[in-house]
Amino acid sequence: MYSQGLMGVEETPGGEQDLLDRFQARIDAGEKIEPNDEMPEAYRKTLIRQMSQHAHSEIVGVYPEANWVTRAPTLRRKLQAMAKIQDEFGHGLYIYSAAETLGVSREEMVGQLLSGKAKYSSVFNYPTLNWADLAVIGWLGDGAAIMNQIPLCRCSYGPYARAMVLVCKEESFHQRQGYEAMVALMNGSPEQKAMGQDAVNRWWWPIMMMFGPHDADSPNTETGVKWKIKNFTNDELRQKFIKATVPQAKLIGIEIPDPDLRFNEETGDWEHGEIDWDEFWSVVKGQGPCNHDRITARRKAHAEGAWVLEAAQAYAAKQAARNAA
Ligand code: BYC
Repeated sequence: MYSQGLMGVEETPGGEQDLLDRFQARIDAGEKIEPNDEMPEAYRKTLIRQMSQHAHSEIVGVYPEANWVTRAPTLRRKLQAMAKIQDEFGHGLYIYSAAETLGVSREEMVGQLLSGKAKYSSVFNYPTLNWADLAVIGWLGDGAAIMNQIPLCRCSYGPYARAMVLVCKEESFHQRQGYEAMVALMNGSPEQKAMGQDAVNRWWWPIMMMFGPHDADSPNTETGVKWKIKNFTNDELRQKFIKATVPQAKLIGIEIPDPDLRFNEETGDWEHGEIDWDEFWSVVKGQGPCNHDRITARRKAHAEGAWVLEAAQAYAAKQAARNAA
């Protein structure tokens, strides 16, 4: 089935393959697809799925960090944490807006998150036990996010690709502030160094999981790559992340908690221990350590903020009535 962008579904008896071929030729030629362009319905649905999950991740991703704003060790760290949190909320809103160009409403997307139907990144369902966790989320969590999101700046859907340019610039600041906080810890007392290492030990595997299942177990990769929504597969991005991270860890005396991590001279790649996929799927399905807390907090914020939306809508209606008069 084929969509004429926001204009609805166009039935073209016998001509569907032609349209698919024409669409693929545009993708292969590196053209950007824009909201009112014709596109296969599956392309539109895949984008809505990925973009809404991405936007939800940006919003829910703030909860593990918010816990530490009031307990940041210095005023400077508090300002950094607040600025980062504000950026992440902005990313979520930006990506929701880009997804709306595909004909889905923000209410629908948010409704799916609040009902528990929509996914968001598994990594945010783990607890932040101490300050070092914030440093590690910035260094490794945002580091992994950038690795995934830089190629999205070149994705085939124009509004998503353009949104990612700003998002990546800010994520890059987040990664650096995380690494800088980590450097400070690793230059500190033995207790601070131990805190840094302990946080990496707890976060390393959940962050490896951020890239998603192995390519062989990833049902969406084939079409994602074919349509240049994804420019790299999950395993390729995980490998790039390890390559970038190992020297950074070494420089500050952090040991990666994977006894099987070893560089293969022949392939030029890092081999790593197996990810606990049972844990991954159980977190994705809602049974992680903090899934319940995250959704409860999100529902509470939505309910308590409802009056702001109502006030804005009442104001907009009043303005519209005034303009009409
Ligand atoms: N967690 O076929 P696959 C941030 C799901 S936040 C949960 O490989 P795909 C930040 C997947 O959705 C940035 N679910 O899927 C914010 C699929 O389920 P459905 C987050 C996962 O889409 C605050 C199924 O498993 N980044 O930066 O080809 C503070 C099979 O997977 C996960 C994005 O969202 C997971 N980790 O590839 C700090 C980037 N992995 O939908 C930082 C945009 C997989 O079929 N998204 N699943 O029911 C993507 O690039 C891709 O969607 C993914 C997955 C690589 C995540």
